[in-house]
Amino acid sequence: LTIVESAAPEQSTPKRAVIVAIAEPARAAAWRERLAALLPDYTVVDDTEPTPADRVRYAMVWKPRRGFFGAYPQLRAILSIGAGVEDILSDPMLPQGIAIVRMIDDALTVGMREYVLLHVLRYHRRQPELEAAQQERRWQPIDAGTAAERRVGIMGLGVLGCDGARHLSSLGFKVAGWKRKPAAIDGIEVFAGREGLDAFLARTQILVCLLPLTAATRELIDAEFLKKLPRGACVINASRGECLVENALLAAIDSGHIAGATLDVFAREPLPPDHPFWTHPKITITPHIASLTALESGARHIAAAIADLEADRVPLGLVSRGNGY
Ligand code: NDP
Ligand code: OXD
Repeated sequence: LTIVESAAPEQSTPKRAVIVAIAEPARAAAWRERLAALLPDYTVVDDTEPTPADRVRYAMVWKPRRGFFGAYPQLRAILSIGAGVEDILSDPMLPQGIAIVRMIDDALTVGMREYVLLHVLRYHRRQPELEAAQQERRWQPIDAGTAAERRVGIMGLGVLGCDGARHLSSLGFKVAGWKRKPAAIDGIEVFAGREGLDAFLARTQILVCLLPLTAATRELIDAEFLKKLPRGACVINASRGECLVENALLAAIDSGHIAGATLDVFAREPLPPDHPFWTHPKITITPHIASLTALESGARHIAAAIADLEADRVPLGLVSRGNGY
């Protein structure tokens, strides 16, 4: 999606443009329409429309094609309709020095909260074992214990991780989180950096990954990592598939060390039909739907970011290129 300034009728100067680059046409059209209503001073155009490149001031994108940004020399900022920005940061034509703003959206946060609560509760209450018993018509009462006895660990205590952690804590779970920099968060035990990782894993029975994909988190969840979780731990990955080494997870589950996994994201999406995850009895698959940006609130976030950038204010969700998120 590209935003371009359009010309006022009585002026010869054309309006600046916002260009929208979203591969799915229906979704792109909906975003264009919402943004156009919020940005009357701009022309909002699709990246498939011929648009003078030097009028394009902002690009609103989701998984843009490689090299996309190279076509727009006057770009002031890139606005992502997703929270993860690894595709933008890895583009070889990414201009230096311009702002990148990621999505922060209440609906996205609430959606992820629901996903995290649903799947943590499912493992806490040992629902997969009950479902397996039902398949065999086996009456198998299970005492799952209380939330106060269950230790949940959230990797990534940012907008989404922190929200999930707080809600799990309010249900009574023993919640810890792992992040890059130390911090104090009420009701959450915080572990930081590589030096805090082993202790965090050793105490975690249900692990939730909500890390961004960066050089430091790529393939972080490998065989060695999984061994550091206690036997019988479960893994939920709703961040990026590349944070996890898929074969290592399969081996850890098949050895009995990891009891089960719920995966929303994969190194290759859509997950190929012959992938072993599809049919594994201890793996639950969802098709990258843990949470979705809502059009209304998401477009408001983007319009507010543009207003902030035009006024030289720091927009909410400004990405640190150095940190990679
Ligand atoms: P934030 O940027 O708000 O939070 C990122 C968190 O990860 C921070 O707490 C940060 O630590 C921590 N972190 C980053 N790198 C490291 C590291 N090397 N070691 C330890 N901790 C690290 O991101 P969001 O919460 O908004 O989103 C997280 C991710 O969720 C997105 O990047 C995206 O990939 C994924 N996502 C998936 C969706 C889905 O539907 N599956 C939907 C939306 C997002 P610190 O606080 O110290 O900086
Ligand atoms: C995101 C996502 O990053 O939906 O927002 O994966």
